[in-house]
Amino acid sequence: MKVYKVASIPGDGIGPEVVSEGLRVLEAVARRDGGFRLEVTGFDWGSDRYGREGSLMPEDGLDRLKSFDAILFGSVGSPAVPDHVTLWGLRLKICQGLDQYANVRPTRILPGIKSPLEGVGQGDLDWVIVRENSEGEYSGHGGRSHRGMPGEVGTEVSIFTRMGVERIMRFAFALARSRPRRRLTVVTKSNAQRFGMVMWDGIADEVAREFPDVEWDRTLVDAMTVRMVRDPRALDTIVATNLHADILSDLAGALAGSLGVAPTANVDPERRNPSMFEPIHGSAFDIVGTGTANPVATFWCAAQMLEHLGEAGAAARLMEAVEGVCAAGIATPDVGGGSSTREVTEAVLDWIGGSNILPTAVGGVGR
Ligand code: GGG
Repeated sequence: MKVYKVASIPGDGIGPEVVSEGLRVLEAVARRDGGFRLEVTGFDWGSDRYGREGSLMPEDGLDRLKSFDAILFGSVGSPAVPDHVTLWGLRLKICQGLDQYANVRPTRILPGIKSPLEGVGQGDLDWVIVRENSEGEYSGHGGRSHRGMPGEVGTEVSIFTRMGVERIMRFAFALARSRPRRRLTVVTKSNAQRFGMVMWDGIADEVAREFPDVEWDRTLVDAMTVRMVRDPRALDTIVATNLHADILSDLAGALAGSLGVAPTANVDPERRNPSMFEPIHGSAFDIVGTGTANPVATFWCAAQMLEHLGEAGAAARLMEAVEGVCAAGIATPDVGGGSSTREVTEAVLDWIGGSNILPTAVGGVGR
């Protein structure tokens, strides 16, 4: 039997609430499959550790992660610690330190979930956003001086490298080619940003020549927000810089019903290091402890993780269970349901266990 070593980093806020449920469904799907097992090691890294020990993760944390096959991450961010400290101290440290340069964010409207866009239902919105995950606006170059003085200066330098842009373009074109519509939109802002973004566009042109069977176009990031709202059916695969894709994928999650169902994979496509799977949502301290955090994004991440590990059958079974439960109207309040985190998880576990007859939730679709 194959054994996959998984590092679990629940992090802050609702992270632990959804990751624990994610691990339960992963174990259930592995048991049902019978061909593999997961060996999970938990790490208590995050803002509480920062309060106790002065850092979100230990110095040798990256080395420790390298021995795993995959990482399941929850969320990071706490009202007690400045956001730039938590983000750079954990999530970005791992993504950049392990060179997980492709951040893959699928968006679909799941059955039973309603988009805020009128007339847009299941099948009308099926995108994958590829976020450049190693450089750009998140390069970490900049500084601050003359603090508190009238001449105080703060700089934040976006750095685009040929290597970084070429590899993310190649990844995005290849992903677009693997999807039925073979269509890619390259997001840019090269009208206003005339160096890095013009290079970004030029490299897109170059890489496109390697993919003559992919239909592609280029759109300014501001116009892209309008296209996503007005004509969601026309989009398929999308590639954008670190910051642009971060913003666009929040919009995408909202248009698909809720950020609570939006997953992401931080991938090292060359597999030199483990890839990391996490819900897009943050730590959501406003609902911590209420038992209402939506576990669906984490379940979808778990399916992404299984697929990455080569367990496509188990991944498909897990997504079938998640979609069946959503279709039955068993859902948390963020997507208009009345169920708790635990109830959604139990329904998914029942489905994986083979009982596909679920109670019909009030107002739900039933099955
Ligand atoms: N699970 C995702 C998460 O915790 N995100 C925290 C966050 O603030 N992310 C912002 C970013 O990645 O740009």
